[in-house]
Amino acid sequence: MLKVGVIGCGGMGRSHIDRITNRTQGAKVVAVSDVFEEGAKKAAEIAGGDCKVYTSGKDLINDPEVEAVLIVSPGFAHCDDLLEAIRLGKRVFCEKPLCTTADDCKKVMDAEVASGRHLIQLGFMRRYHKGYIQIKDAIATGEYGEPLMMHCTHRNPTVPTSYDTPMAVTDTVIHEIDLCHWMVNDDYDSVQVIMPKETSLTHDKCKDPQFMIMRTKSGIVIDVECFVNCQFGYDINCEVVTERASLKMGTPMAMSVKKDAKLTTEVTTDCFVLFKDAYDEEIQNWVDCAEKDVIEGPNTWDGYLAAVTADALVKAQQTGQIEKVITVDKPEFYK
Ligand code: ISE
Repeated sequence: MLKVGVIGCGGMGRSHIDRITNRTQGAKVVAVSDVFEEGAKKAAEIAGGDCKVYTSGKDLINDPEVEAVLIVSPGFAHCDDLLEAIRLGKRVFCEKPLCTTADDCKKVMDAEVASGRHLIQLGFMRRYHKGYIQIKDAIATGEYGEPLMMHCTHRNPTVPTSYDTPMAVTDTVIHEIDLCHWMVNDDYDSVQVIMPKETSLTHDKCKDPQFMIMRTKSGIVIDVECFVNCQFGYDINCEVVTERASLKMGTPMAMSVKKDAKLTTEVTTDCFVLFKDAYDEEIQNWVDCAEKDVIEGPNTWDGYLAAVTADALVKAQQTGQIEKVITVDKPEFYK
């Protein structure tokens, strides 16, 4: 039984504690931490038993009973805890983003490489969604030829007024940034953002919709329509156009109903409904990998690449120009 400590007891932290306690196998939560002690105590109740409560992530990581750490605190707090876990050789599952700056991501990557062990998995859970896996596997067969283009949509019904223009990149399209390069096994070369006619249903600080284009090193062009006030649902689509085929993600688990002379299919409005199974799968895979001491999911390089690509896209939002994605060379360690 892998003994896990969870740092950050907000909604996502509590959801992972519940997942580990009630829905996945092979791990148990032995400690939780949050700067808000009351919140940590409430979260500890989900784990039950004698789950310990800390108010500092560092103290939790240093608890000898904690074998592996889940970091679900706000992004700005990740870097120090990641470095501490690497120093102690403890495995980590870290929610996105790895760190809030590319420099901090690089620091963490250097520390992990120096440790000689793959310790960190990132919470880009969409890699565990069946629809994307089917397309990735189909591309890998070679039967359809080389991928040339990808068309993605990422639509939310609405966003709060705290959501601003850069968040379309750092909070929303960050998922496609990670997914798309993984699906076609390539890294990014350049990006661009085009601002279409704005919806009247957005607010001052959020330009919406946005049309983002990413070009990979081999030349694949990926477009992502990001529309976070689309009103009608949480609508996620992906199509890969290859030399000989179009590979399009199906709508998962959506029942269609014929009634009263109408054919209807529900569109969910909730990302936690659409990706419920993916969340469970990613945590189960992280736990299973502990015994083998490997990381199969998104890793530190992916977190670094996502940060650098996101920086370039945020710049492109402002300049309207094509911006280069300039990374360090991918370390051998991650190839
Ligand atoms: C949120 O943080 C997510 O991760 C959702 O998947 C995304 O659709 C949403 O726009 C983000 O705010």
